[in-house]
Amino acid sequence: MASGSEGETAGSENLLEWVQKDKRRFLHAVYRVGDLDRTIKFYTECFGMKLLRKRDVPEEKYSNAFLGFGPEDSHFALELTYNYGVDKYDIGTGFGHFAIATEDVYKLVEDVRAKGGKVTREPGPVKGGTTVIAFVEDPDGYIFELIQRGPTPEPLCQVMLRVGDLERSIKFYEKACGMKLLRKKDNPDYKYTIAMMGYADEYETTVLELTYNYGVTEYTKGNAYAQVAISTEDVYKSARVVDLVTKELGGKITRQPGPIPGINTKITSFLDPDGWKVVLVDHSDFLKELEA
Ligand SMILES: N[C@@H](CCC(=O)N[C@@H](CS)C(=O)NCC(=O)O)C(=O)O
Repeated sequence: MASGSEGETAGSENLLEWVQKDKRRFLHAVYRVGDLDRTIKFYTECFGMKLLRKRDVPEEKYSNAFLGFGPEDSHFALELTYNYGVDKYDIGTGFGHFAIATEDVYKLVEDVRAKGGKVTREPGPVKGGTTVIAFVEDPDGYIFELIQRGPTPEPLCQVMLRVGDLERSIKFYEKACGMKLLRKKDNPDYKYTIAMMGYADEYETTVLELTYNYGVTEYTKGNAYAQVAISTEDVYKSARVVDLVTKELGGKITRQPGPIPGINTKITSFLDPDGWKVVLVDHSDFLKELEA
């Protein structure tokens, strides 16, 4: 019926407008490591991160540790997962890096090296640009890009993922997640384009850096990196938005919205068109979890 479809269209327009106004923030990135204490030691001693919290879930045979540069109610964190007895994972080719902003990349690289860390790219201007960067590898082989910048409230500044169709991904994260395209840069000499997607200034908050390598549409995901978590004021509405957008651009909901048994935090999760997982977490439930 005409009136029914008009109603539906109006409903989806409202949802797509709502997601742009929803109060959102990147909460944490979740990934697996082979030895929790080894990674905690590396991040605290080499990068100067703080161990924010730890939990053991023996009934499910795993432990978590949260690390970052400030309290989780206002800062991004890295959520490490250790599965009992599993000491090695495959990182795959799609995951890029986490990034840390620092005022002196040269000094940070020297500190990392002095503590036995592996430097895979010496400090110097990025190819095709002027920003000073370096790459170091953590004990599991996850890459950290060190980026030279002025002081920032959020040194843990990027999660980089490779995607097969940049325009599709930009549209997806704008519409399904309410992100903004903060910056896009093509680097034809090196045959790649990057897009910084996020909720606020890329120098003040964490952003998702999407990388498209010319002609490369497929990557392997491995089993090491898991997902990013983003806060929302309404997981139910969020899931309806994602559902709508996946019909147009691909991806799919992998967990219908609702409370996690036992913890009661409301979440919903989905895969983007490349298969990267995102979890949306109820903001006030998340704050309660931090108090517990
Ligand atoms: N092929 C690269 C494209 C992305 C890229 O090159 N990013 C820049 C940083 S924005 C980089 O890693 N440059 C390497 C260098 O300057 O040594 C990839 O997939 O990682």
